[in-house]
Amino acid sequence: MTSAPMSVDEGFVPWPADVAARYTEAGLWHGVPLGTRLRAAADAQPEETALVEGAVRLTYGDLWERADGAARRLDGLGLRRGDKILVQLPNRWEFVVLTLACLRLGVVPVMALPSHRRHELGQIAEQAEAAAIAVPRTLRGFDHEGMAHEIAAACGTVRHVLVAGGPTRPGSADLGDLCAPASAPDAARAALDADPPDPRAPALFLLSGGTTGTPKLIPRTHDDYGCGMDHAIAACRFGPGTVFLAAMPVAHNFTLGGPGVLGALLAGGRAVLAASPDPAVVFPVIERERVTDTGVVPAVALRWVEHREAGDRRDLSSLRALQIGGARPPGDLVRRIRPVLGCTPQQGYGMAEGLICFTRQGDPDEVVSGTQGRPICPADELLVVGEDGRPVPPGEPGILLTRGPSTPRGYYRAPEHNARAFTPDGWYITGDIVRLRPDGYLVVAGRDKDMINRGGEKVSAEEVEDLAHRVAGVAQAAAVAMPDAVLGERVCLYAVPRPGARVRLEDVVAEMERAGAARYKLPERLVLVDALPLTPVGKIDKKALRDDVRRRVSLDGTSRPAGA
Ligand code: J2J
Repeated sequence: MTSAPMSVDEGFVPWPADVAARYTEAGLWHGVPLGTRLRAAADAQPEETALVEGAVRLTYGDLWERADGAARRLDGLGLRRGDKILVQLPNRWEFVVLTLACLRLGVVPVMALPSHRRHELGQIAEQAEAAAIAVPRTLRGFDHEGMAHEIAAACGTVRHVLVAGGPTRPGSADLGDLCAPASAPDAARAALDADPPDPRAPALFLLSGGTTGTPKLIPRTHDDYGCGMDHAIAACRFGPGTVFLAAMPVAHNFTLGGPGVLGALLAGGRAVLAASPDPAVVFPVIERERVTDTGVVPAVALRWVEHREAGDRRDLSSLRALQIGGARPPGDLVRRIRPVLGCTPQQGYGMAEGLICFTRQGDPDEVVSGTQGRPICPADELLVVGEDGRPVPPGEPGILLTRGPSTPRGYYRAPEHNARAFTPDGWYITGDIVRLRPDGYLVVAGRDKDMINRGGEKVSAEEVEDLAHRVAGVAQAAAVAMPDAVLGERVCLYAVPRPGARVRLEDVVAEMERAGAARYKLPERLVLVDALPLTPVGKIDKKALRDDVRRRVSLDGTSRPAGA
């Protein structure tokens, strides 16, 4: 890399000044950085437990001594306001301390998922011009520390590799040491208080669920993310009595800030981190910690219901609400939650790009089981349009556009993509097809974007196709969603082989693994065809392919036929 990294502001699309002023005057944007807000919420109760992970229990006082200590040490490493840290940490206490430290300092964490691999992280590090990477040493047998060093070597901007769980390689710094309590807590606090970041600057970057070949970074400012959390806290009734369990990856927007771990801490509650969403892991944690609220994708909720129905006897009586979001819940799943798990289901429809909808406590059953909720913030604007871009008649399905105080006006450093993903007057084109009811609740009816939603994990079809084209025998490839009883959707690849070539699913999978792609993106069925169907304008007809795979799946009775 020859040029100096650009400042964070250059690739960031701000809200128009009049809109920003309106959000501020309305009190939606507080004009206070998130680190300051979160720390103030903690001051009221320094002795209360804030964070639990396994045997680790931190009071608010402990948590902030560590966060301030970490902020000072990041500064000592030369990380400056606007620098980015690629954070790929599982649900460990260091994730929370590091995130709070970044929010205090104005260093911007980029929230990657533990399942990402070299392919994704390398691109994200380049795009963000990351100055540091934070990883666990190993996770589920995978050497994250080694991968982080490979990425650091390839990406000229990365200066530090921070490793949780005992680093083993030269050049790694111990994240546990970095997150130790400040040696002079009052002085650390005073120094950080004296120099807070700009509340209108990006506080963190989230990853887009994505339809593009390369991942897109979503800059979320202190003001806008705080506004989202305030309203998610209100919609989910979080408060000092809340014990929120992060059962899904904490780096995901749903678990992080919707209201999630940060929302629990902002509301003066408690966050509990679980290592896996497996009910055999999670239910004992709910029992022990008296968890009141949690949020999961439908595939996980289904596993919990089935585990319970299979005779689990853990005491789940503390559980008040179970948020279900990220994908459309199948059949009668939502109706089974209350009788089986004994808590209120709360459907959520949200996106890292900002908009969050929830059903509310007290909503009639028909609303809770039949809709994906309504926006949490009254200033969120929704517009449902047809393919011509014009509003559809009320109640008709159409593509959802949204705008609001938590919906950024552009992805980071992506002007060309922004021109497609946003309208000139700032609406974000979600690509989701919804029906908006007269009562303001919406129903997700489908999707008008080239994405596969594998149990809540979003896979860009274009990215899978780009990778499949690297397979020598593949002339053309098209990835589509195939229906699946457990995950909702899985990835199916249609391929046209080159003349005389033999292409097998294993070949595609091996090539994608060689490229370092995350496992959840791997196709689970390959259909070989002589030609791909085309639309009248000559594009690949994905709808025809989806119809075709649906037929095949219903004939086989499974999305993964033997020998496919
Ligand atoms: C159908 N599709 C849904 C739902 C999201 C709360 C909840 C979810 C997310 C999330 C989030 C859906 N039914 N109930 O960030 O704070 C699909 C849509 C949407 C995309 C966004 C939150 N809930 N989806 O899932 O950024 O297609 O956020 O545009 O990962 O997930 O994905 P993501």
